[in-house]
Amino acid sequence: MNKFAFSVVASAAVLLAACGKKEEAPAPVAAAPAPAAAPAPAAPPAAELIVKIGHVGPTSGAIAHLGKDNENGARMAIDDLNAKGVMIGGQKVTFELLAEDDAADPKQGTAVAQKLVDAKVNGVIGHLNSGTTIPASQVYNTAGIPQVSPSATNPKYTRQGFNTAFRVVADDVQLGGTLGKYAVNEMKGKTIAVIDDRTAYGQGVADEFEKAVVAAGGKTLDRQFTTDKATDFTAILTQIKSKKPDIIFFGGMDAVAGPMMRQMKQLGMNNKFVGGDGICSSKLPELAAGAMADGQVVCAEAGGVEGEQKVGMDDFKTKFKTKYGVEVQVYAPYVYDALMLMAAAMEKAGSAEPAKYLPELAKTDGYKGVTGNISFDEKGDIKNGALTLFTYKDGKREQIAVVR
Ligand code: ABU
Repeated sequence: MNKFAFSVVASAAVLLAACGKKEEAPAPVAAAPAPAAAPAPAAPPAAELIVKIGHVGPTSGAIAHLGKDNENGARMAIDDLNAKGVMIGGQKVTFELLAEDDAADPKQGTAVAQKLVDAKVNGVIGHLNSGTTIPASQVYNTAGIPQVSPSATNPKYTRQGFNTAFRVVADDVQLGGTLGKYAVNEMKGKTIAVIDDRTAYGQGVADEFEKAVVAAGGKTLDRQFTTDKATDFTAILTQIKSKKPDIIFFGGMDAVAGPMMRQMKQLGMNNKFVGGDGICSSKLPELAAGAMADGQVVCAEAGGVEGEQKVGMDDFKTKFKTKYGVEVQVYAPYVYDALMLMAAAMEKAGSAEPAKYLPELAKTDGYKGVTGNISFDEKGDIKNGALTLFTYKDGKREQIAVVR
């Protein structure tokens, strides 16, 4: 067939298709009587839309219990959405979770972020740590993919000018600032020692705590550093012990705080121990292996509800325990809300395409979640975020107060 003949045949095929002939049953070879006024075939159901949601947290390593807690929060949201049946732009939707492990490592964080971009996810919930969330946010922003962190509290995350970055918890300015004021005004701590793990989160929250202590009239006697992988704190604790502070603040995660408290006990140190959301887990008493006295620890979760809204949070925690057989650690309910409000933005936009639903996500205003009413400010931060202060008694977290 020459080029011209091919073109004529192809044009005829296009014409037939345009006339709708392509969808008809093929004509039989022998002439057959036409069927009598068959009812018009029903329009085929619109193809089901698969919406891929990425989730990233450290599901391996020392804080795997926190990563799994977050991931389970995401699974619960996906299961609830699929059980409810969601329509987006007239199409029935099935949500799929693409769960990745970043091991709390910044390099692994950007590698899995790129993997999710390549898998063409519609949105990402995560990461858990500020140290992974911040570099990964550059990858998502370049690809135009919306990201909601349920737990990264370093302020820088939402201060890079990225229209794709959102956070459903308060940041370290609020967290460290509130804890610093509380340590001086309520715990009557006049002299304080500060330790941090040199991560984006630990160092940042410790800096904010220290500023607030000084502003409230307290004094920092010592500042020491460790890492998020350290296991021996004897040298820094011995130095701190010699200065006799009323309170020790630790900027870091529970996997380090637990062994640190064990070593404090071995050294005969019974100082009050204050930390941010990173230490404020259900697992802290187990990690401290009996070294925590009742009321010795004060920590804060970067969110919280009170009054009638507490019912929703309590229900969530009960359902979570039934489904996964473990207590919520810290942030599973925030992950759940982050994913649910992302899905709500897709429904409102009538599209799961990142560029189409991103403006709706940014407009989130008064979304009623299990963690309270969520609205985003112009940076993508939660407006009027709350903090919940906790202590531990009989090995269980006990709420002190919700503050704003
Ligand atoms: N906000 C505490 C744990 C996560 C972080 O690195 O920010």
